[in-house]
Amino acid sequence: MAFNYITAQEAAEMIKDGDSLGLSGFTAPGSPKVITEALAARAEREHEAGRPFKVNIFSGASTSDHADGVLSRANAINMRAPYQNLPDLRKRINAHDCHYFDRHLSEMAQEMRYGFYGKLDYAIIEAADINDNGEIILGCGLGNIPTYAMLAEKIFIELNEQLPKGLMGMHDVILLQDPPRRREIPIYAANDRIGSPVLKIDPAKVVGIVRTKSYDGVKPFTTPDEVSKQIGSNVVKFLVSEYLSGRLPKEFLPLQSGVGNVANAVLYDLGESKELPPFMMYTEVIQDAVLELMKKGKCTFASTCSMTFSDQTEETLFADLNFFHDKILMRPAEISNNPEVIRRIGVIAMNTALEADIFGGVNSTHVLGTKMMNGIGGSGDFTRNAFLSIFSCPSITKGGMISNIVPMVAHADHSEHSVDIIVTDQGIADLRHKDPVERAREIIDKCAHPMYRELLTDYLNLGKGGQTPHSLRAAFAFHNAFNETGDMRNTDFSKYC
Ligand code: 0RQ
Repeated sequence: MAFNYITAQEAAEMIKDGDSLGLSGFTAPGSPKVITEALAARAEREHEAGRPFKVNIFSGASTSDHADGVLSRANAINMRAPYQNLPDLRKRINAHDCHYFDRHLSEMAQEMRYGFYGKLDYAIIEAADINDNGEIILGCGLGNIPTYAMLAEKIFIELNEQLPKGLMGMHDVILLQDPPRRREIPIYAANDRIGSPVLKIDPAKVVGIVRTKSYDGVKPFTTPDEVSKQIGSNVVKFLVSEYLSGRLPKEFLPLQSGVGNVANAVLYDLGESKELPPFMMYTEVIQDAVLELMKKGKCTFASTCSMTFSDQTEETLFADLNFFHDKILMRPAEISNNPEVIRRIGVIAMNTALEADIFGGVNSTHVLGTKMMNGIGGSGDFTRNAFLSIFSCPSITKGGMISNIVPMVAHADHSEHSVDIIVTDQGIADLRHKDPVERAREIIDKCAHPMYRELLTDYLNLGKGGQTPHSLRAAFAFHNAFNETGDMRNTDFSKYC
């Protein structure tokens, strides 16, 4: 079938106020770029003419400035799910200009198929190639696109000439059967392939193909600061000691690693470790460090939802695609983040916290309990089901005015039942086989910054009993002190006694 080639502006003109759009991709890679930009320009024109224009945006995870950035600046997003990470969208969400539904990434596709979010008008798919039968070689991130492409009434393709056709074979595309008829997912090792190398769509649904030549726009990592380096080295120290003591299998276990500078620093450090054997990853994103680990032979395989490489590293990958081709497999989010598989193959999960409390609760999403930062992303999918779940964060933030270790987290994303290890620049707290008071002492001694240890111990002593001796009157004394004086060090427990 001959497809209709159109401009991004023509595509944007077809989209109506109130439409729901499902975007391909997971983080910046794989996300649409030019149609969303044209849509933002259209929304601005509509708003200037006094007409309402907002759409609902469903993605795999975060997107990039080409989508969430421009659309939120144009105030063109009505509803957004399941994850975002951009300052302009964050502002809209916290001002209630945009309804944000922050959701575990592994669950989104099934919920969409069951109609939790209404009907989908368009899917916008970034592609490296498409043939007349509607077989698509996807880009560098999948997200929920098999589901969105199946559900959407109409499809736009962004054919990105920046993407090599040699990506063919690096995708594992599959749609799961829905409950109650789902069979087991036959992944028994991180590198088992279960799906198709191409996404098959109904060619009749394609209303237009837009040609592009665009980078994802992922910036290279800055050199890690001293605190990130210390956190990275503590995580590696912990893994080495677990391995040498025989609490991890000889062949090691697949790793999941979150995004950001700390996660990247941890992986570089793992590459330097002489004690640990080569390992595989079962994760949702791989960052720049993973390519280095692969070149060194330290990481032998990565199952992921997206290759979140900086533009420079992506060039390296494309220039040497044959070397990496059989070492990376990109899968839909409901597979990359699948609890069944994570539990079966024993993934070691490493994620970042905004704050952790002395009993092991973790807040990943809400600054001081109220303002949305990014969202839970895949951290819940992995944490709850991991063989070992590690959270890291600095011990203090904003020059010490904030302690990242607090009496009680001001928003709970991960409970103490799922968190095994907390790591800061100060040290490693092992929470396994410890009761709440033992955990509190471990976290205060090993992870809290020395300037906060006394205050945290005072809090622990305020509790009047019970297995978890919280003082509900004083539980947020640190947060209140920050809100009232701009510094948690001014916490005064006598106000609450
Ligand atoms: O503020 O931007 O003004 O400097 O928060 O803090 O230390 O740079 O943290 O970039 O590593 O992100 C949890 C948000 C950490 C991230 C989170 C302030 C701090 C700074 C950012 P500034 P850092 P990172 C894989 C798994 C959930 C999703 C997830 C995240 C800014 O890791 O979104 O894990 N995780 N997904 O100063 C007030 C505190 C603070 C604080 C830090 N306690 N109180 N402000 N800040 N701690 C990925 C996917 O799912 C796709």
